[in-house]
Amino acid sequence: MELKRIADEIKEAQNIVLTIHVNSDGDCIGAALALMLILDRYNKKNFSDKIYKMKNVRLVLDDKLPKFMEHFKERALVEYYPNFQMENIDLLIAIDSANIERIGNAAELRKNAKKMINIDHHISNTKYADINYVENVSSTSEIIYRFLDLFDIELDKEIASFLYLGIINDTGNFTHSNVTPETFLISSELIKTGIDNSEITDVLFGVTLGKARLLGEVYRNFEIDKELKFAYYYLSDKKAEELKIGRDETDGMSETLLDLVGIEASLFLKDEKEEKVKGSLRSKSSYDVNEIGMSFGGGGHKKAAGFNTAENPEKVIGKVKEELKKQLTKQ
Ligand SMILES: [Mn+2]
Repeated sequence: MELKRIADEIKEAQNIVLTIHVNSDGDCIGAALALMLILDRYNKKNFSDKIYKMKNVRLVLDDKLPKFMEHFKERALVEYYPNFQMENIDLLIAIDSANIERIGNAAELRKNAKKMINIDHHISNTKYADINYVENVSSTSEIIYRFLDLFDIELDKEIASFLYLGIINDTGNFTHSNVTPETFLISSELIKTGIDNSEITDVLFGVTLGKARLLGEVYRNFEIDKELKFAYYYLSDKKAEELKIGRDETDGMSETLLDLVGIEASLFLKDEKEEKVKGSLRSKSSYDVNEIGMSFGGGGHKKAAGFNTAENPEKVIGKVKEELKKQLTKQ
């Protein structure tokens, strides 16, 4: 599948709805807003004298935006399901979402859509749309960057800021193993537009007070399996309430655990709604955590994966250890 085919589909379409995954992060938001801005420039360039031909592009999500988005005025471009409705959608485009469940109730929009497109970088992607583009790169934002050429649009500071937000979100500010020479080449182009990279980094990674309390708690009480080189922590709702931790203040904790010297795999577990727990797995060795995520019905990448399960936390931790042990003995 070529990305050009998706660009051609978009060029043909009139009513376009973009959507992103729940528990939205800098990558899905950055990628979606960047694509929206690219299509806005495309409209202005090609149809400014024929308004009737302009594409109607909207961005909808079945969730709240994370707190850091308060920094960006473009948050006003985002609409929320189920308040958002549109009949006769030509294209519904899911961005950065490995399976259809990830977009939550916005998936219902498919009923009114002629075609659905899926653009993502997770190798576990289930290819649920009519047209699927899945490429194993650092971030979906890295894929969206290539639409600039396909739509013949010049990169500007506003678009660059959102692509940069996406790339630093998914690469941990260029520290994860998913960083390639291409990631830096693209980032170099983004920085040339004069974006304030330091400010965007602060906005995304700045430590809030709730996060500081959580870091204290996790660093004091995480557990380790020495043989497996595995660090893990389970955050209950009760604990989260006691420490007054906001919903998106738990992001990045599995990376925090993986940063510990001598640790090769990590798990951050937390209570989710409807009696479920959410797990985030990370690895920096030959452990394949995508496989483990998939054993719970989730997935992601070899070195970063997630899942939701109704099993109890102790059981989940036991099962993850078993899986790691299996992989370790296979090596
Ligand atoms: Mn992503």
